[in-house]
Amino acid sequence: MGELEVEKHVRYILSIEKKKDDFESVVMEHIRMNGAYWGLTTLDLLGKLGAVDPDEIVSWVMQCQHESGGFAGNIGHDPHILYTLSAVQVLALLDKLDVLDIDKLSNYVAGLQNEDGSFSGDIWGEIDTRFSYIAICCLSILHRLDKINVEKAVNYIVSCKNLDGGFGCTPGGESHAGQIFCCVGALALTGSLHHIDKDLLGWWLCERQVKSGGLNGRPEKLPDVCYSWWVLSSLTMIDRVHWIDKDKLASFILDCQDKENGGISDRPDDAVDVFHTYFGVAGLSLLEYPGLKAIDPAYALPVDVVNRIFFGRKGSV
Ligand code: GRG
Ligand code: ZN
Repeated sequence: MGELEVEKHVRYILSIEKKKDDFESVVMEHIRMNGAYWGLTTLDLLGKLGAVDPDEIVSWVMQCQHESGGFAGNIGHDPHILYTLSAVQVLALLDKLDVLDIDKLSNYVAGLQNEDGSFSGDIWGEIDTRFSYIAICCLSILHRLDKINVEKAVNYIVSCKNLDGGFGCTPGGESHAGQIFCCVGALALTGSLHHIDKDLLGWWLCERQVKSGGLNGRPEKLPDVCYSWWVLSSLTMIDRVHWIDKDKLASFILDCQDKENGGISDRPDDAVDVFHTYFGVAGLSLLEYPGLKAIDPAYALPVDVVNRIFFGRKGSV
């Protein structure tokens, strides 16, 4: 099995910050807040978060916040719950959650809950179980879950459960590993995993492993490194990781590395990007690859960061 090219991945992540005009930077411009979360979490899992200037990042993050309390993907863009979670996660990584006006932010998130318990992503109203997860994850990190109707939120997620044990983006929507992560994560964070048939869902999830060792997101689809996160985190939360071949998956992820310039791609020999670099490293962390920090499968943050949020500074040592 190849080795994880730690130093090269660190250099790749740090270089993205500096380049402004290449293809990846232009594509990332409107989702820079997500990119910051993917890049910084990767650095932290690799033990290299010390390589960035926290004050510079916090100042930029706070310039992305709107009057409404929500965060945008970049300065001057519109707020959306997708970027709001990334902003909160970035501040949590840097141990800077205290710069937030918690009431303002939690009111923004709570204001996106609909009568049926679902969540909209922003003022335009699109509904998706991704937004249910994000709202619950955000409010849990901020210790403000009491601001929403958790019972209705859980019932809505359960209404998106399919006969195959998986979940879709709205009731009746096809099961997809990304949505399953969101629904299982939201149920885990609210202590509601009893709504899941673990054997049925575990079977659907472990069938995502294909011959190469990689995982796909739905039947008949190609494997992709990001599903190492969406599928594996879900299997971890329902205690069924041992149903896949862990060594083969680790080999698949390592085969997707750019061994020269750093970064990880979706499939072997494709171009690397920060999204797949993060999910590859996060997947390896869940597989307990040596030398990596452990990641929490529900919060998608390093375990020591989650411990600091819930047990204070002492819990992180
Ligand atoms: C904190 C990790 C974290 C996430 C925040 C945004 C979000 C919550 C979750 C997104 C979940 C999701 C829907 C992921 C799937 C992303 C993806 C690879 C979609 C591609 O779908 P298709 O149908 O590709 O284009 P396939 O692989 O099916 O061919
Ligand atoms: Zn992918």
